[in-house]
Amino acid sequence: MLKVMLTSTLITSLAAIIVPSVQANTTLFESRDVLTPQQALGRFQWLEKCYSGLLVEVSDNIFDPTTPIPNDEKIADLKKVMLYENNTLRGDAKYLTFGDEDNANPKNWFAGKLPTTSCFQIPSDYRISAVMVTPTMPNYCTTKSRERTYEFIQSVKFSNIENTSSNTFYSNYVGDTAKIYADKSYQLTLTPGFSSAEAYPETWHVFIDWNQDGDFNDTKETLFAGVSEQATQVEITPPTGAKKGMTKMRVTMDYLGGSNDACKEVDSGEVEDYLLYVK
Ligand SMILES: [Ca+2]
Ligand SMILES: [Ca+2]
Repeated sequence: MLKVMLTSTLITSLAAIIVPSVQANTTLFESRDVLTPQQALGRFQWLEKCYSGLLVEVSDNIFDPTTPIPNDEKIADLKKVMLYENNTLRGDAKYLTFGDEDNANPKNWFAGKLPTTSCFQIPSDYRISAVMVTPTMPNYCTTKSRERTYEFIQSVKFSNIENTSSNTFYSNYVGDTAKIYADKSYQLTLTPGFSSAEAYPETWHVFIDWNQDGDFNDTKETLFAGVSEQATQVEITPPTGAKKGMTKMRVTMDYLGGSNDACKEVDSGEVEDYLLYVK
């Protein structure tokens, strides 16, 4: 009962205890530590495996440490309040991020975000710098390609991300987030892959939900990115009024011309979704 009552104020107090003055939003972007709920869970599991003592410490800062309970129970309690609601992974899961005494991340160091990642050392001058909240994402329309045998999206390069991949009908890449500033332009490089030695002209479309309302239907959210047998480049500039924060980018490649409708299936090619963080 006590724990239930604590939960509502928990994260505020957790943040207050660990980082009295952190600017969460700044840290989020500067550290580039933007995680999905699944990755927040992975981060917790990685810490549980590699730095369980640290989680016990955090737990002791929140729960009443005068009632002695085993360490694994302390960690389980912490896990529950940070990640779950009614036994379901929260859309707004909390996770720990690390930095130096200024809550900055000059070493570009990130704690693990998968339980399977091997344990690597937290830099000696680093500590927990913030309790972060995973951005909640709307559900976007589903789509895919009908044929993936002949051609596929081989590589997408944008800002800090470069993703090389094989031929799926549809892939949702959430492992990394492309970070962009709202007032800058970025080159997006799209490279087709082919199953045989022969290359074919492929039509590319890019969709970005700039206003973050869960669709790709608003002004400047659809971009025809050209037709090419080779890698093609297109310049992306966030439109005026692009909303700051996490959003979605969809890339489609289709031998048969594709569509301006982000929800329409591709005939032959591939569809890939990416996370974009606009600052
Ligand atoms: Ca692919
Ligand atoms: Ca939209």
